[in-house]
Parts: sequence; structure tokens; C-alpha cells
Amino acid sequence: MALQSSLFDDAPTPTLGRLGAAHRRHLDESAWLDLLPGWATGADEVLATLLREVPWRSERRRMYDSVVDVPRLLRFYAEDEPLPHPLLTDMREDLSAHYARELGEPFVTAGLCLYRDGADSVAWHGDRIGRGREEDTMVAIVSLGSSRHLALRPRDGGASQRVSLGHGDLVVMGGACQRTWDHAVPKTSATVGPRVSIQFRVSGVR
Ligand SMILES: O=C(O)CCC(=O)C(=O)O
Repeated sequence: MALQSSLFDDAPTPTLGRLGAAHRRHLDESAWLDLLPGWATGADEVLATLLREVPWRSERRRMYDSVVDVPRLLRFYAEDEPLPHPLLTDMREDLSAHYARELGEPFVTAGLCLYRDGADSVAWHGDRIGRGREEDTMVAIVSLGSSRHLALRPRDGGASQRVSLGHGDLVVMGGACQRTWDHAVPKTSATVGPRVSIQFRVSGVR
């Protein structure tokens, strides 16, 4: 996966913008998204570091009668593990401070996913392992690298929506979103390079 330097942006140092500039989109009366395009700038070097240094792993899962590779690579950073780049620590701190009143607890874990090209994807799901099954929570996602769509649809039927996530963009799924909506990153036939998704969650939610 070769990556040209300054492929996505040419700001000199990695910087995070103001979270107060995020725009809230209500999906329904109890689920919402906060959207902040370009929250991280100058993040080409961060992307290159993550691609090079994260110990990416493939996972396998049972599908009907066979076991298949999950079409993306993963690495989960638990609460006490150092994150693979200081900007990710800054992201987690800024998000925890900004959402402290509304969320009532800090973001602690970081799940990293690498979509190598348009054939990598994640199927419809909600983050309902652990407390996300019963309780409202927030999942903050920062996207680095090639743009991909995050699709969302209500679990009990209804039209899907999609959000384009480009280099440095932030989306926070909040309220009942994990319980009452599913999300997915569909495959694309467009020629796209690698995308790294960084998901920050609270303790006990996967
Ligand atoms: O790639 C993304 O941004 C979404 C990842 C996701 O939904 C998950 O890993 O649970």
C-alpha cells in the first residue's frame, strides 16, 4: 500500500480544529450524528505512521458453513494501552472534554480499522456488544485517507442515509444510534486507496 506524501493535505503539522464547530444532524427523535469535516488537518504523516506501524490483524468469522476473512484489517487499543500516534491521544482528550457533560464519562478505547481498497467493507451492524445494547452512548469516528461512505439505516425499517467521510473528518454517532440504527461501510467499485477509521468508545462498549 504505497502512499505518496502530501496525498491528502499539505498542512505542515497535525492539528485538531474546534469541536464546537460540529453540526448536529438528528436522525430521528432519539438518535443523532455530529459532523465535523476536516477536524484533523496536516494528518498525512499520521496516516502514514498508522499504515506503517500499527500491527494490523485480519479476523475471520463464521458465515453459514464456512469461515471467511473479515474484509478489513483491525487493531483494538484497550483503555490502558498507549495509542500509536500522539494525535490520537489528543483526539481522545478533546472529544472527552467536549462531550463530558452530555456523555457523562470519557472516551477510553480506540478501535482502528484499515480498509485497504474499495473491496474492504463492514456489514450492517450497531455497536451493541456490552452496554451499547441497552444504553445510549456515543461512538466518535475519525477518518483518515481515502473517502468512503458511512451508511446508516433504522433497525426497524426505513430509508437509509449516508455520510461521506474524507481525510480528517469526524462523525460522532450519539443518543440511541447504536441501539435503534445500524451502520455500514459498503464496498465501492471506485478506485480508492487505503482508509483508516479510528473509533473512540466509552468503557464497556464495542
Ligand atoms: O469504518 C468505519 O468508520 C466504521 C467502523 C465500524 O462501524 C465498526 O468497526 O464498528
